[in-house]
Amino acid sequence: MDEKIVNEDDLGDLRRSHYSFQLSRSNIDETVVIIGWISSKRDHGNVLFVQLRDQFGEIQVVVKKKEVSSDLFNTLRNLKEHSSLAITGVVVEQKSSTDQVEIKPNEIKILSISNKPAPFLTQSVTSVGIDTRLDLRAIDLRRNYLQFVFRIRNTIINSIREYLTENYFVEVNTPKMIATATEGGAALFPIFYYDREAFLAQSPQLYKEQLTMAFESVFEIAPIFRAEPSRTNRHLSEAISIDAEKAYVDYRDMMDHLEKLIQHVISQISKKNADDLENLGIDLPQVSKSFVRITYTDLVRKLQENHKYIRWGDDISPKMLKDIFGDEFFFIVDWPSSTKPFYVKTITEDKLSAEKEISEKKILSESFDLMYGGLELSSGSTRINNKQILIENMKKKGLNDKAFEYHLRVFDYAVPPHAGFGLGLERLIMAILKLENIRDATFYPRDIDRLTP
Ligand code: AMO
Repeated sequence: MDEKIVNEDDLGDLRRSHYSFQLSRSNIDETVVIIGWISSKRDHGNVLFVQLRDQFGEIQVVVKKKEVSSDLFNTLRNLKEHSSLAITGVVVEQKSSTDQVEIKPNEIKILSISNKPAPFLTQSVTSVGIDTRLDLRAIDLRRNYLQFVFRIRNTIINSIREYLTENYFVEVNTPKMIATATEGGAALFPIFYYDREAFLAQSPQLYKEQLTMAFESVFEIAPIFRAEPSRTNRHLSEAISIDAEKAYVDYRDMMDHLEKLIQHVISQISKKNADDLENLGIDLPQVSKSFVRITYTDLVRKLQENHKYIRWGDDISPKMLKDIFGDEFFFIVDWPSSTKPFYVKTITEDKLSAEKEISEKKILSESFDLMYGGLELSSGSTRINNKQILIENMKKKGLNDKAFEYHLRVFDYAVPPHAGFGLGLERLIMAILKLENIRDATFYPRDIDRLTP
């Protein structure tokens, strides 16, 4: 039966009087208006049990054949899950559980009718593949599992804003249509910008650095765009990055901030999402101690001792780390300059004296990656704030400094020493909630195969 069985009613002036969570025994005998969509139905012949779901949860509606018109009863019986209703009715005690209430309807308005049986309902686990789920993402997002995930995402974003704001970082927005690349390795998406070629921003890097001149401490929560040709469970073409930048500090101070930021996020989730965590069956990562900070050089040595094939200067693959670090947060610090972008400051000679065996060729940088097991969550560094050194570094990396004139110009006016980090929101959600696929940490994932919905 694919055609509509009844006409939809207009919402008109009708408004909800209570959300599901606002109804309790104290409302018994009150007439209320509840609005939502049918998450499930049970048909017992003469009685229908309808679960109506709103933003916060569900409330049961019990419709007895003898108490409503046969038209209404049959209409409800034929309505498919996902249809939206407004119900005016009386709050009564639930027969099966005396501490819960249900609604006995007097009047029902059918606001929107689902024409097709959905491929998945609200259950947490579904055998439906990710592509079918993503094709119908808005309906997929109604599933319990994703509701729990995205409620926690909300807490994560709010608590990040809270931490950074309390620590005097100013929220900024930087252009997403830009003229030059900032992150060496990652590829750019070209766009038409009137009569010129431009790009979608890979990161807010140069702008957040400049803004430390005016505001000292800044942060941005916004999309970054990476043309990632590979198909993995940890890369998106459009991700949300939490970028922070601060004047008069170095990378060690920013690691301290990142550590405290993650600790704040985890403690807020444990306070605000206890039910969601229980429903997901997840224990939050332990963050009571400070995170291990291991130098790149020591880690390479350790990996070699563990018979991994890696040479100094190579990138470190997630697979290698998985055997050495369990599910824990840790920093890999002091990366070779050759592995980091042009704006990252190198470690000066005097700081290097402790690592005598590092030769001239092995130039290190004041940089870090924050890891969770084998997953990279964040990169950060002290930045070069001297114009001449920055130009030299651009040249070393094969970049045309003339293309960065718009950026280099401000360095004539004394850019303060500064440091910062970029933290991938979806990666952080993956780590905290132990998600297998980054696509389930974002609303509408973009990857090499997907540009819709
Ligand atoms: P980086 O390129 O390491 O550093 O990016 C920072 C963090 O952003 C996340 N991330 C991604 N997440 C999902 N899909 C992707 N394709 C993707 N690419 C990056 C990761 C990563 O650790 N400007 C520097 C940061 C800085 O130094 O401030 C930067 O962009 O979690």
